[in-house]
Amino acid sequence: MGTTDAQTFQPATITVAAGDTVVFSNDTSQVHSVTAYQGDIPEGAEYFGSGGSASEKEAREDVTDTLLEEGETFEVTLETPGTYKYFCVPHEQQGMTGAIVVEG
Ligand SMILES: [Cu+2]
Repeated sequence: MGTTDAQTFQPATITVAAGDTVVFSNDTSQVHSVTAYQGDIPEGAEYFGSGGSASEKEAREDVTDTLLEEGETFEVTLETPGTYKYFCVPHEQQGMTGAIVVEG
């Protein structure tokens, strides 16, 4: 997956198998984060966020720690089936959100 100067995740929705690793790459000159919505991941799933955020609240409070610079990547391995919704903290207002569907 990558991002663009249009402040979107591309593709915005992907489907993977349980246990797959999803790699996000910042292919833009802007900083972005990959931050899961705490209430929009499957029950029992481990929270994820770039910069090692332990929660959505922490990510919002320490945005700087979450940011991926140009050329940086973030990867997450998803074991629990279901839909994970996530966003970019700096560009959430611009609609920079996405979803990962993990099939069991
Ligand atoms: Cu962004």
